[in-house]
Amino acid sequence: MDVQKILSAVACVFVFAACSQKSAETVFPENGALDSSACRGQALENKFIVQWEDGSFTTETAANAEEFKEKFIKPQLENIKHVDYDRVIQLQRSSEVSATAFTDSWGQQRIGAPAVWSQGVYGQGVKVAVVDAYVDVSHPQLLPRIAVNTGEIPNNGIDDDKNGIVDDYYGAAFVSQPGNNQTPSSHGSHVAGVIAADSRYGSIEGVAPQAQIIPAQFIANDGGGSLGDAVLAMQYSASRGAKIINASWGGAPCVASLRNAFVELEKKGILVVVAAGNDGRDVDVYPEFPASFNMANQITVAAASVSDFMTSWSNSGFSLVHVAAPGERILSTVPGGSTAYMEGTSMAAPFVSGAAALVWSAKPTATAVQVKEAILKSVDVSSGHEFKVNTRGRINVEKALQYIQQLVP
Ligand SMILES: [Ca+2]
Ligand SMILES: [Ca+2]
Repeated sequence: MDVQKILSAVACVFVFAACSQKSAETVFPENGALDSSACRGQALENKFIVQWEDGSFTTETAANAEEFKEKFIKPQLENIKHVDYDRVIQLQRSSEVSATAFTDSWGQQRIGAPAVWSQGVYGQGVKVAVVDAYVDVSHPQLLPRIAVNTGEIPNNGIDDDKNGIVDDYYGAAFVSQPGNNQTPSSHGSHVAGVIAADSRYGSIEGVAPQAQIIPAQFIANDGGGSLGDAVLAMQYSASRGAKIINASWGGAPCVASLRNAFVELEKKGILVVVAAGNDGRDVDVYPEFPASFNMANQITVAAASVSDFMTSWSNSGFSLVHVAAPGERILSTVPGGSTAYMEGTSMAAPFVSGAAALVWSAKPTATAVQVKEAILKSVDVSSGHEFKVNTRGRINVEKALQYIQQLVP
C-alpha cells in the first residue's frame, strides 16, 4: 500500500467512520478489468459508467479520468458504488442469406411452438425487451406488439411520465455514439420478429406472437455501441416491466459494470438471454462477455442448423453455453414492412426469449430461475450430434411448458 492510499485510508477512518476505506481509487480501479484474455475492448477515455449505492446506473462524461475523479467522484463518494470506463461494444454479426429448400418457419416447428399455440399460449402478458439496434416499430407485424408507454405522449418534446426520457412512447434510445439518426435496423427488427412478430398481420410467426416488445436501442446505425449505453438500455427495460431481456450482442470487455448490471437484473427477477457469439470458438476457454457470465438468471444460446447440428460458426462451451436454438436461415421481419433470411446466434437467442415468454405466460407466478430451469431441463438431445453446450441439446418449448406446469403449481 503506498503512502497516498494509507493517508486516504486514515482520513477515511477519522472523517467518515462508516465509509469502510472507500476512496476514489477503490470505486474506480482504472485497470479494473478482471485477469482474462478477453479483457479487451477500446476504452472511451472521457465517458464513465457510474453505479450508485442504490444499484442504479448513469453514464457521465469528463475531460479525462483525473478530472472525473476530482470533480465528480470525490464530492459524491459516499453515494457511488463503482465506476468503470465506458467501452466499445458490438452486435453479434449476422448475415443475410438467400432462401433454398427449407420451410420458412422451420425453427418455430423444430422447437414445438405450434403445439404450445394450440393450447392458447401465445406469450400474452409478457414483455420482452429487445436491447439492440433500432427496431422498426412501424412494421405491420411489429407495431401491434410494441409495449407502448401509455404515460408518455409521443413527439411533443416533453417527458410526460417524468421517467427521465423524453418521448419514450414506443421505447427509448441510449445511443451516445455520434451520427445516430434512428434509421430502423435489420438486426433489431429481425430479432424482434423472431420473438413476437404478430402472425395475424403477415407471414412471420413470432415464437410468442402475443408477447409485447420493449425496444431499447443502444447500437448506432453503424453497428457500434457502448457498454454504458447497453447498461442504461437494460436498466430502462427493467423500469418498463420487461420480464425477459434479449441480448444479441457481445464483445464486451470483462468490466465489473456489466456484471453488476446483470446482478441488478437478477434482483429484479428478470431473465437475460444472451447470444453465444459467432466466432466458432469455445467460450469456456476464450471467454466472451456477457455470454460467459453464467449468472443464475442468464441463458446463453448457441446456434443450431436446419439439420439440427451445431452450426460451424457458433460459439460453444460445455460449461458456459446452456442451450442451442435455431440460428441458420431464419426468416423474420426487416424494415420497410419486409422480411428477410438472416443467420447467427443473434437469431438463436430470440428463439429462447420467445420460448421463455410462452412459458412465462402460461405460469405468470414462475420465477426467472424456474423459467430457465424449464427450458434447460426439456431440451432435445439427438444422439450422434450432441451440441457442445451444457445441456447437450436444442430447446423444445412444448416440453418446457409441460415442465413448468409440473414445477409451478
Ligand atoms: Ca418519459
Ligand atoms: Ca412526450
